[in-house]
Amino acid sequence: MNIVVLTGAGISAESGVPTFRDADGLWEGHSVEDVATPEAFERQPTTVHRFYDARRAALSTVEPNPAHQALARLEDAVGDDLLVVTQNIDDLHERAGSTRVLHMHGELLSALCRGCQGRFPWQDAMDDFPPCPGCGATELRPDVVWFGEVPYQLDRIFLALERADLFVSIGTSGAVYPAAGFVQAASAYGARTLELNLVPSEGTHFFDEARHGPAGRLVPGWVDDLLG
Ligand code: BV8
Repeated sequence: MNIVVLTGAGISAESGVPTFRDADGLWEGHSVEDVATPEAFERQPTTVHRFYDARRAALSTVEPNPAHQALARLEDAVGDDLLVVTQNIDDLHERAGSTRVLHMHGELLSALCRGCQGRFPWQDAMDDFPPCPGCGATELRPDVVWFGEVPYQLDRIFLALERADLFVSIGTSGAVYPAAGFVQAASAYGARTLELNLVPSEGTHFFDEARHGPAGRLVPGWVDDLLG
């Protein structure tokens, strides 16, 4: 059975990673326009770097939770039949042991050079405009997809949606496209669709089934059922 799992900020909430839209979410105090658009980076690169430097530094203070661990267990059981497509830029899926993870909106622990288009593993801050390890230009930016930019590996994602027998969405509000449209695509290709979210998402009516509650409880329960 080919399974595609889409995850959002809600799967990392119980690890202490702030979500976007919830109260005290990431957008509190920062308008998207000011920190997550290419225009903002042109206008105020230091502000944008500081926003991502803080999130990158915070990664060392959080750990994967039972929802991440359950998906890693599922991968162990079904191998290549599972693909986790995440909107998250944290590394908690990988730290839980998942390897078949596609970061459609990029990763905090990666730097992208606007000079040579090189990508480099990155742990530190960028607000001091460090030189690119490849070409030496001070043209590094966070390797994340900003609003108005095309998400990564959409072709691979739609191929997996086309082949999916089961599409499961975990911890996402369904407010941001094209990710919010994947359930409709999966359904159109004949997949069964399941939403696991704290509350009904904006697209909950597109799903065959929805279970509401914390991911840390719902996801291990769903994986146990699946693996019987
Ligand atoms: C693009 C990286 C062209 C950076 C991010 C069509 C209609 C309308 C608008 C558009 C449209 N098409 C495009 C747009 C514009 C835009 C968009 O969607 N705007 C929205 C705001 C209306 N989209 C874009 O610009 C995209 N690019 O369209 O390019 C294109 C596209 C396709 C093909 C060709 C060309 C690029 C969007 C990506 C932007 N970058 N992140 C960063 O992280 O800083 S988006 C970012 O916000 C996240 O990655 C994520 O995608 C989104 C946040 O959503 P969630 O993860 O769902 O988080 P949220 O807080 O909203 O919700 C959390 C949920 O979890 C809640 O439901 C909550 O109840 C639940 N929850 C909380 N705790 C728990 C829980 N659930 C379970 N357990 C818990 N414990």
